[in-house]
Amino acid sequence: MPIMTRLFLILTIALLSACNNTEPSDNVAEEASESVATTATEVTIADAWVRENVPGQKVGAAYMTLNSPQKSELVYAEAVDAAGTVEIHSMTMNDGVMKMRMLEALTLEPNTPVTLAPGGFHLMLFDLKQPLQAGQEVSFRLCFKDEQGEITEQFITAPVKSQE
Ligand SMILES: [Cu+2]
Repeated sequence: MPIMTRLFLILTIALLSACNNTEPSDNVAEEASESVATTATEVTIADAWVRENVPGQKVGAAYMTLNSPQKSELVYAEAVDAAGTVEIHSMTMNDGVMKMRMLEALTLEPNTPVTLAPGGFHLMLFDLKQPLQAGQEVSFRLCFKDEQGEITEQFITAPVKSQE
């Protein structure tokens, strides 16, 4: 394996484990000052919804609008009660064919809303625990990384709705 690839993998694993770390910190003072900083720089998440499954559909998609006061990246998403994994996807039209691509990160420029919507960016839900039906709600944990490399987790709940 080339050294750069290996380095990238190590960095990715380090990043994911930082994001996945839900263990309570034993440094309470540091935790408190961190949460103050977090509130000031939180990403605004609006109009989140999850598309209802049609019969036989094995995956799901979630949409929302993200607006960050500072440059940031969406680097990780999960919905542990609803899906085994959640990926960040883009969708582009290529010679009349819709193509989905997994993104390592979705870049957010300061105060510039990024909309995840049908036909464009979306969160793709795999290994669904049960079919997504209108009226249900799906809870997500999203991790954002700022330019300093600081990772902030945010929690949202999105209603399941039929295609809009
Ligand atoms: Cu997708």
